Amino acid sequence: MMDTRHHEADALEQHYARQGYRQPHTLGQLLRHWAGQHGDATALVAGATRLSYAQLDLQADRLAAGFARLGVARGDRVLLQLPNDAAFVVCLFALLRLGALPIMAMPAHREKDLAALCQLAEPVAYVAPRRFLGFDYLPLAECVKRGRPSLRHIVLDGDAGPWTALAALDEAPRELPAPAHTDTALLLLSGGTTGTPKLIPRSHADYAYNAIASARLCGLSRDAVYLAALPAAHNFPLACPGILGTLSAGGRVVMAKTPSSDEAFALIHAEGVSFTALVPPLVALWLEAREWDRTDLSSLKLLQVGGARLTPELAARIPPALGCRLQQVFGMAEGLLCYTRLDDPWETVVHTQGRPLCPDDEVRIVGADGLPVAAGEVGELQVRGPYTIRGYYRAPEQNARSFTEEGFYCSGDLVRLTAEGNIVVEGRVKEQINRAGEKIGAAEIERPLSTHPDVHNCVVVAVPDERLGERSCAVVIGRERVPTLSELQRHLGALGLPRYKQPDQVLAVPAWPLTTVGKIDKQRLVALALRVPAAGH
Ligand code: J2J
Repeated sequence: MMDTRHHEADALEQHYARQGYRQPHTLGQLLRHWAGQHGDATALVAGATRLSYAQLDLQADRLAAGFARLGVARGDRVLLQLPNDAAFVVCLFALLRLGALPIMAMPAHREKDLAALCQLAEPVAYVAPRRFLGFDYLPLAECVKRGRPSLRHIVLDGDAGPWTALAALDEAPRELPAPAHTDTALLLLSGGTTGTPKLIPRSHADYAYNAIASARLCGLSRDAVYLAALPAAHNFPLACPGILGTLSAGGRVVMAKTPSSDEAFALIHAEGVSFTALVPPLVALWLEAREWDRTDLSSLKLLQVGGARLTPELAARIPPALGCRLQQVFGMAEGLLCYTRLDDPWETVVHTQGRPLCPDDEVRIVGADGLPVAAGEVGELQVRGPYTIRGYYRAPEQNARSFTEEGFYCSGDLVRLTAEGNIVVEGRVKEQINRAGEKIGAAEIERPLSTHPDVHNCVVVAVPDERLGERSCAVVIGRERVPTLSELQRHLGALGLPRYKQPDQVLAVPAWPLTTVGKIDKQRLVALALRVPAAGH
């Protein structure tokens, strides 16, 4: 059985190679190649910094040399937590060239998430800004490092105190042993469902395909100017086609520190941004701002929206308000990307999440029994393909649950297929809150919540929310009393849970409502939570 399975996987891998999805270049080599083609063109704009392709290429080499001197080597993991800035791109390529694996953490992560990532992947270095949006990362870094001898280096962009400044790693380039194109290039974070983080190993070849094929689908050329408004460590802005796809086309990447409309509109105007990517709650904010902010956005040709459900009503408002086309993107860091096409009829763009990027993406939609549903019916989406992972990093138990024997990834998303072959996302089976596109596993909140002395029992449910798409509601059976929302938030904050993972609402119940089979009736809890307005809304 095992042998046949391996045999099948090998045969598929050979098929992918024959189809051209496994070009023999690493991402580091590709940057060299792009610099050869577009040397003097501007590759990157971040604040006052402007880097040509040649400068970006050289800076990546210089930083790679600095990391190598610290002893960071091929195969090592490096916890990377940089915001949208030039350092993010330079550092990413430096590590890719070294063959060290960046763990793509978000600036919003705090010690609990970072500690779990360290536990899992044992990075040798941690790279962060000294300060970002008023938060000082130095104490956080020291906290993460404590009791972890394998984490040898703290590298901070800015005043590094007793640690290593990123600028101090700028050295003369030197010859370094290079990784192979089939090696893991980077570790993306998956939206947790289990309480422990999962890391997604993407190889140089598969990620290059992901970015370059996406760039082609979006018709990118040297004229493309991409605004990275979402956090750059996320798969969507990074490679769908995002930063990497834009660089592959010889275009220009503009980094926004935050996705606020103030900052974004000004950058779109100043830099002639031609496309960007957002999650639906940000679209709503941009459209609201557009009612009074008349900045000239005429350069903007395409807005990609994905990460969570986009209502047809919101979708329909985009082109008139922003003067650009809309593309819906249904993607996942695990791999599969579905896009509406630029020449799709308007109906398709508004009402569907598009179709797979690659003809060799094998999508199947199965019922609770694991068998394919009838045409047009709703079921769970499972996928296998040239850029979809076959397993999470160091997670055999999780992998046994999330992947089928034939190597299909079980997405936990409930979808249906239209007659034209487009996917519509209808819901999900995984226990997750999709809060403004940020995925939070219910268990990630439930576990630390249950350590509060006043909490006897608790579950966390996703409640539809006008502003966030979904908000998290902690449903609590108290001991003597039920803690207030701010008490719970303080408790979780003290345990190192970032703000966005803290519940948005608390609902007290005397006992669990049960389904006919005796499970907690979460739908009923959601209905109850909807009746009481959440605090702060
Ligand atoms: C409904 N749910 C969606 C959509 C993702 C591009 C775009 C998004 C992501 C992403 C990404 C959705 N409508 N249009 O990596 O490259 C939900 C699904 C999915 C999960 C994946 C990209 N687009 N989703 O969101 O790894 O539940 O990737 O399985 O963060 O987001 O989350 P993530």
